[in-house]
Amino acid sequence: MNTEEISTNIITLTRHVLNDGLRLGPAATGDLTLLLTAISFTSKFIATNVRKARLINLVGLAGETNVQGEEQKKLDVLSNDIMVNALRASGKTAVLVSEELEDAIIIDDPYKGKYCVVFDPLDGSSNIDAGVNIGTIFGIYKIKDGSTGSVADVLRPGSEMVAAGYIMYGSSANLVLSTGQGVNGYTLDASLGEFILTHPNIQIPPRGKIYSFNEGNAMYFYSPVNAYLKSIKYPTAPKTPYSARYIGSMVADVHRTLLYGGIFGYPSDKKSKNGKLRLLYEAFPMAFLTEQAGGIATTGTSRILDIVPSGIHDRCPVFLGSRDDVLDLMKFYKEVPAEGTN
Ligand code: AHM
Ligand code: MG
Repeated sequence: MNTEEISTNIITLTRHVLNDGLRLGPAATGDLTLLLTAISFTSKFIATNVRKARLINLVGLAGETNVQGEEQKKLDVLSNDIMVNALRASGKTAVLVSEELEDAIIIDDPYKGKYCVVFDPLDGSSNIDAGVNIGTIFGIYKIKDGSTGSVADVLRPGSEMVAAGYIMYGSSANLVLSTGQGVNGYTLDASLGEFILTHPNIQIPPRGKIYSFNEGNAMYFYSPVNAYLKSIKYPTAPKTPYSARYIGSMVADVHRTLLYGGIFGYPSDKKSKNGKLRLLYEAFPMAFLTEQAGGIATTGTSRILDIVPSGIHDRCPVFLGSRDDVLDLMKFYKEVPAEGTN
């Protein structure tokens, strides 16, 4: 092998975030770097379990017992435990909110730190048993000045997050992260056990050719959404129709949207008045990443990152992606009468 072909100066996640920290000057204490290191550890641990899930009976329902009589944990319950334990042990967190847990966890001394992490430990649950891409989504707030950590520290607009990201478990594990200075993507090198910078400065193309909606819900969609979908499926020449791609794992659908452009949507509809996706740990982190990559994230009528949550498990409608595609959608919300609610 020609050794000149081997890159000996690879940029790992830690190296990259540390360099970002240095740019922030003396105010950067390294705590966020340590927290992100803990999150990257949890994702390696979860990625390992996702890969061997079928072999060690991790798929299926929690509460079953295996042949040894031990209780089996469902993959999403296990992922939640991995994250809660590692985030608490990092000593950098004060409040944890997980999709898997009804209440927020308030961290006590001596582990208490100054960050709050909101997360969906394993999103895309309907895809788990089929081995289709799934992922972890997270957002990070710093506790408010004077606070010792309470739910109020996370009931804040997504624009106040200091970092957000996701890890997609597919043929490789990909971590996509923003600390508020653009978006970078890292790929897990399993032999090194390190996330390597492979997608620096991700920018969503200003317009794409793909739409990603669960159109099986079209009979419940409000008119602006159906009118928009009609416009991209039956365009007037010389425009050509968009392609449909819908995996049903938000992480995978958003990942493709960030890289290829287009629009991802999970609207509110006549059945689900606030949509399906959760504000704190699904919509906010993905909206944060989308805006940092130059795209738009909206409910159809307002900016997602401006919403003030009233509860930790609130839901909201989500449309995100390429600037021009999302602007087109928003035009339909302005111009098409919407049968009452939205
Ligand atoms: P989950 O948190 O129960 O996994 O649900 C969230 C998922 C998202 O990943 C995805 O965008 C959406 O639900 C798909 O929903 P649907 O099956 O209704 O299309
Ligand atoms: Mg989820």
